[in-house]
Amino acid sequence: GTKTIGLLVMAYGTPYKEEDIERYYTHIRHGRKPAEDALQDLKDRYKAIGGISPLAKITEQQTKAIEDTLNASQDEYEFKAYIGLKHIEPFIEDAVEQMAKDGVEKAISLVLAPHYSTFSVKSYNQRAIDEAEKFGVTSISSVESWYDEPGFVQFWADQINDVYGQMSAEEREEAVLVVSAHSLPEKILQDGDPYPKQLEETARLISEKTGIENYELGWQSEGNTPDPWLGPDVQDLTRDLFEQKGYRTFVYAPVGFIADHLEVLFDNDYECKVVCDEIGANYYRPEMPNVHPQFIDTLANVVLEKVRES
Ligand code: FEC
Repeated sequence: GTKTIGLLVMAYGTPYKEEDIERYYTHIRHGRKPAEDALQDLKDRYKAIGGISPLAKITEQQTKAIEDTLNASQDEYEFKAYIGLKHIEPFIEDAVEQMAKDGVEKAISLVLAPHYSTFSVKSYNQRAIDEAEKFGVTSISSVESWYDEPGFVQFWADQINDVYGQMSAEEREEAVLVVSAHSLPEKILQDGDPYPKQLEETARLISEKTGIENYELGWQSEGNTPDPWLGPDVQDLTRDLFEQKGYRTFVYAPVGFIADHLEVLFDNDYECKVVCDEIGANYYRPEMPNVHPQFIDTLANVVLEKVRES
């Protein structure tokens, strides 16, 4: 008969409504309430992208699409999806508790972020496994990364080729592709975190597939803390590339993210666009993966491979 497999899909989470912003931000800050001006600044950023982030809805759609694709593509297993979020309910722990209550014995966990870091993917998976141990019902096998999956690289290559295809020949000659991910505190490097190498590899694979040789790595969305963060920041990088290498067209590929949300809709589409407007350069940003079938199929396959090897 078919075996039931829990599919724990984990993502960052976002405020559902304006009143949630303060507790969400407090959770991100490990329980420390943000200062009034920092909170206002965050509220203003959400306002600038239309009030709230589309992320909650997209995470739900992605999860459903992966579950449906898995169940349609084979009949050995019946996948049952659970959403577990890092910074707002349903928390990772809520999802794991529900799996245990439902009697799910075997589960795969998947983080909706391509690159592994001790700060991101590791902590999501650790929270899931710690909670599962409390109930002793569910054993979880975790997908650690998928930044080099051919289907993921192909998705970006297709979107980037579309963008370059829309340019005039002149724009194309002066174009640079800025491949970025969320910055993290530089201290991750002390323990040999693979995060920067993985971003580099995603960029190299995209370059190989598109034939675009003018590309640069950047970091974005760094947090509001005193630690040094990985750089160069995409905004500074934009100015430097303009001045030092003469690029006049900037194509931003925030490949560390997979959905339209605050860090892309504001940090790229507003902040990077402001810099481009200021220096008189062209701004382009290919579409995000969201629920693109090519992308969803890729994640479904990653999950299926994990089931088969575990
Ligand atoms: O659309 C939305 O509402 C939410 C978008 C959102 C995503 C996201 C992804 C990542 N973050 C990562 C790391 C950090 C670290 C800090 C940090 C802070 C924030 C703040 C907001 C926020 N993040 Fe985020 N992140 C999103 C939103 N993030 C809002 C707080 C305000 C600010 O500082 O700008 C710093 C925490 C600290 O203070 O200690 C570190 C990483 C990712 C990509 C991987 C993933 O999705 O998990 C890494 C989406």
